[in-house]
Amino acid sequence: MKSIDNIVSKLRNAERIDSQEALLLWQKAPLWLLSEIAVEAKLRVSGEKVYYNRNFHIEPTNICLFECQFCSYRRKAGQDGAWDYSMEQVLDIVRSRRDSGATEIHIVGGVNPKYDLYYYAEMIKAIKAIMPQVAVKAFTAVELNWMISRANLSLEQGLKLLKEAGMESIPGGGAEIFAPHIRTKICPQKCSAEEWLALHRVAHNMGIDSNATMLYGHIEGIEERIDHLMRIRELQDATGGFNAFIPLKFRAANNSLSYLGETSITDDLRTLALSRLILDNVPHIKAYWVMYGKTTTELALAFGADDIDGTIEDSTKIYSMAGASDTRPVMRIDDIERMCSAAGFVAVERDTHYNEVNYGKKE
Ligand code: V47
Ligand code: SF4
Repeated sequence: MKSIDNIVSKLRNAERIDSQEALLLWQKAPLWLLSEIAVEAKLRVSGEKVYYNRNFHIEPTNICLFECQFCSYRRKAGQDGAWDYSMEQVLDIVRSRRDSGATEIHIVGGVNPKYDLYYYAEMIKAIKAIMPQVAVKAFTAVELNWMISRANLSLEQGLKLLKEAGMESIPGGGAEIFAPHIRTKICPQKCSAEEWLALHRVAHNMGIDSNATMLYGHIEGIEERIDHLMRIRELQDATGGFNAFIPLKFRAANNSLSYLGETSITDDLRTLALSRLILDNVPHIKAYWVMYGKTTTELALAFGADDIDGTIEDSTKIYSMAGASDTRPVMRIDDIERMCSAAGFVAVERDTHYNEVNYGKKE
C-alpha cells in the first residue's frame, strides 16, 4: 500500500490520485497538511485570486411533487409556507433589481406540475427583455430532466429551447450523492446519477456550461463522497464544461433528517480540501457562504476554495429555512474584499463564466 508521503508528493507534483489514495489521504492526513496541499493546488489554478459575482436568486415556487428527506423548503400546494409566484411577480423581482449591477440571476425552485418547459422558456425570455445583459443560470438537472421528459423532448431539444430563450448556464444542484444506495434513501424521486450526469454532458456538448454540487454530512460515508467526486472528474475529463464544484453541507433544521444533526467545521474543511485535490480538472471550488455562514467561508479560503458565490441580496430561502445562520443573506462587496484579504487573497469580481468584471474599478 502507498504511504501518505507518496500521495502527498504526487499531489505536490500536480499528479492525479485514485480513489484508494484519496481514502488514505482522508484517513491519515492531518488538517494542517490538507490545508497546505489544497492551497498549493488552488494557487496553481487561480493564484492569489478569490472570485465572487453580483447575483440574485429567484425561487419562483417551493411547491414540489418530490419529498427529498433533507429538504426544509418544499411545501405541498395549499400548505402553510407555500409560495407560487405568478409570471408578473417574478418579473417584478427582476424590475426591482434592474439597476443592482447584477451580472447573474440564479433560478431554481420546486418540481411544480403547474409549470412546464414552455412556461419557463417564456419566463427566461421575459427576464432577458428586462435585463438583457444578465446571465440566466437556471434550473437544476433534476428540474430540467423532469420538465424536458414531460414535454416528450430529447435532452438536446429541451436544452436548445431554453438556450434559445436565454439560459446560459446550469447550476450544480440536484446532484446530492450519486451512490444509488444513499440516493434512493434521501431523494428517491429524483433522477438517477446517470441521468444527472447525462444532462450535464449534453449541455456541455451544446456549449452550456454548468456547476456540480455534492450534498454531504448526512447518511453518506467518505467512500460515497469519493465516488461522487470521481464521477464528476470523469465527466469533466470528457467535456471540460464544469466551471465550479460546490460541496453543500447538510443543514439540519426543519426536515426529515434533522435527527442527524450537522457535521463539524473540521469535516467541512477536510471535504473542501479533498474536493480541490481530487478535482484536478475543475478550475473553481466554491465555498457557498450562504450555506456555511461567513465565518466558515473565511476559513474555507485556507482549504482550497477560490470562489465564494455572490452578493445574493437576500434573495434565497433554501438555506435560511434549513437553519443557516444568515436568515436574510446579503454580502456587501467591501465585506467580500475584507474577508478575502484577511485570508491573504484578493477578491476579484467575475461573471457567470469566470470572465473578470472590471467596470467601476480604478485602474
Ligand atoms: O440540490 C437542499 C441543497 C441544492 C438542503 O451552481 C440543501 O452556483 C443543505 O445547488 N442542507 C440547491 N443543502 C442549491 C444549489 C446551489 C447553491 C448555490 C450555488 C449553486 C451554483 C448551486 O441545495 C439542492 C440540495 O443539494 N439543499 N436542502 C439542506 N437542508
Ligand atoms: Fe423538491 Fe428540490 Fe426540495 Fe427535493 S430538494 S423536495 S426536488 S424542492
